[in-house]
Amino acid sequence: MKLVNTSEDVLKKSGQINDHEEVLRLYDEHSSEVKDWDEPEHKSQWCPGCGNFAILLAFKKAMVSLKIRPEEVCIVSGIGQAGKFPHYVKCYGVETLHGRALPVATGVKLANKDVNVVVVGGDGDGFGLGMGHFVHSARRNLDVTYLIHNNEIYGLTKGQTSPTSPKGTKTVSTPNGSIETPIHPVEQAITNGATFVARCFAGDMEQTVRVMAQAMKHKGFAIVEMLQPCVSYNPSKNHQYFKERCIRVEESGDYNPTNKNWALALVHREKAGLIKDEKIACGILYHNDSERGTYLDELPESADLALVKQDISNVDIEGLLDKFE
Ligand SMILES: Cc1ncc(C[n+]2csc(CCOP(=O)(O)OP(=O)(O)O)c2C)c(N)n1
Ligand code: SF4
Ligand SMILES: [Mg+2]
Repeated sequence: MKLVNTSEDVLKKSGQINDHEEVLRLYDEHSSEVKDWDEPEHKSQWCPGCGNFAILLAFKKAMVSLKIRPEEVCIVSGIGQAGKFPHYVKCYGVETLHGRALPVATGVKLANKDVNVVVVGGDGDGFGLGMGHFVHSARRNLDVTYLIHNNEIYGLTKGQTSPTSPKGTKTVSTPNGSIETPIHPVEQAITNGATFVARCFAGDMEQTVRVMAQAMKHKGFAIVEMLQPCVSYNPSKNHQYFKERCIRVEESGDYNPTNKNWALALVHREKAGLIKDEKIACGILYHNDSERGTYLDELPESADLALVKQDISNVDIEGLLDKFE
């Protein structure tokens, strides 16, 4: 794997970015502010042309558009190619264990409700090992933003079938084709109780930045499934594939994202193969701010002041610790 860095030059060199003049235009518009989010210390280890570059750039641009500062954000990731995300962003970051980003993110948010917590991981990380945490975070309506890079493959470990790989997918782990029905991320998110659910194609920079910014502003569990080409281990789902299929859902006549039934009907049509020309609806698919409160709303302990900012000089835990002797 060739080593590249995340500078503008190298982004331009990656096949993916070259395909999108819009990306370059948007990058140039905000370049100095976006560069405030660059982490020059770490050389990127992603393959040239990987969809992760555009997602990383979109994230930095979304932060700039919201006027959020790097010191106000903590990115928590699991393990995988997507899991390297915190290395390449200049803000607080934790790379945890495979599938364990959400519990760590929960701890960060509970300790400091004032920090913007962003969780990043792959499809394997989120829907394989991390599936239980996904379900509980959604039902709790934890106030974090979760970016799931869905390349339908285990990228880091060189191309095994993942929980989102379509039935029949042939890889080193399923040489005769996968026999399992894949997970549908949007369906999982909505049915488990996420209050903001979106899907974006890494190659549509404008929409991705806009949707990520709205996800960050949402109070509650906000999920953005990122359709991410893995040019090395899932080459048939490349940039061209998504470019030909992805449409902006907000431009469709019956768009109704506050209605859960509308979103689920779309999912069911997709799963039944009823969508004309295999078009993939991208954008915010479900968003309901008033559905219910967040996990933190139920915790009076930090209602007035984040736990991390509270004075604990008078707190004595000796008695509690004695019980463990
Ligand atoms: C407990 C545990 N099991 C397995 C692994 C090996 N492992 C590392 S990353 C990974 C899968 C990565 O796939 P995905 O989450 O889709 O991320 P991608 O690399 O595609 O971005 C696996 C199985 C591990 N690190 N820890
Ligand atoms: S293996 Fe795939 S996901 Fe990993 S860096 Fe290369 S293109 Fe990206
Ligand atoms: Mg993956």
